[in-house]
Amino acid sequence: MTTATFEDLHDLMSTMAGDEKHREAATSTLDALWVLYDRVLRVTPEMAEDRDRFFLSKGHGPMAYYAVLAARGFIDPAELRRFGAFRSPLGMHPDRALVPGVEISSGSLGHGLPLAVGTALGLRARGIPSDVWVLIGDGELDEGSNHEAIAYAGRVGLERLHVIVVDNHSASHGWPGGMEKRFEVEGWSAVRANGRDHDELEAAFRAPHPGAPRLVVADTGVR
Ligand SMILES: Cc1ncc(C[n+]2csc(CCOP(=O)(O)OP(=O)(O)O)c2C)c(N)n1
Repeated sequence: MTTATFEDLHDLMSTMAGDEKHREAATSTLDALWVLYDRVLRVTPEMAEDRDRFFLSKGHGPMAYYAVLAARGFIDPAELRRFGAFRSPLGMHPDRALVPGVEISSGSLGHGLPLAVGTALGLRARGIPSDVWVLIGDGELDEGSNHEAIAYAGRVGLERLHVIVVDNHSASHGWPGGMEKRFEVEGWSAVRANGRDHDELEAAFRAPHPGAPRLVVADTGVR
């Protein structure tokens, strides 16, 4: 484990060139990822079986994710300089077979939440006390696969499932009554937090939600 701080993350991210198109997708996730890995998630590079799981579903623009993994000792910070290069393990979409600490390969949107539901169910069935966190984008929520997963997770009361939607207001469709309502009607606990305020994010990540899966909307404002 390194002793890197949040301030170091910007330096780590600036060493990754070559994906300017997705830089905003990365910067909007930086604060939520940092608070999660620094204050909440029980996971170390040893990847114990009872670790908490984190799935980055919004796989485009993974620079913030790689920077946080480097800051927390999963990957060598020097590797960041080869981000996106030929044969670099740090591709423009994360590959679980190549990057230590990465639980799912992602890039095709709409798969992380269904995978997280299955993982949380499996862990619960085996009596393993792990939480499962998944980060998705507000635009990504339009994918229909998410809505089957939201309905199912609510019905089976997956209390150890936590969804972070980073809302940078890029969604094309929107939801009647707001994004939180879409989850609440399925039995979820839902809260919106300032996606740049670390203490507010931590409070939202830690608030009790007995018997129900949890949604935290990390609102980063219009980009
Ligand atoms: C299944 C699928 N359809 C379309 C895309 C193309 N795509 C890449 S990023 C993106 C927008 C995602 O928006 P959002 O989830 O809000 O993330 P942001 O880029 O705003 O951070 C789309 C549609 C994809 N990667 N996967």
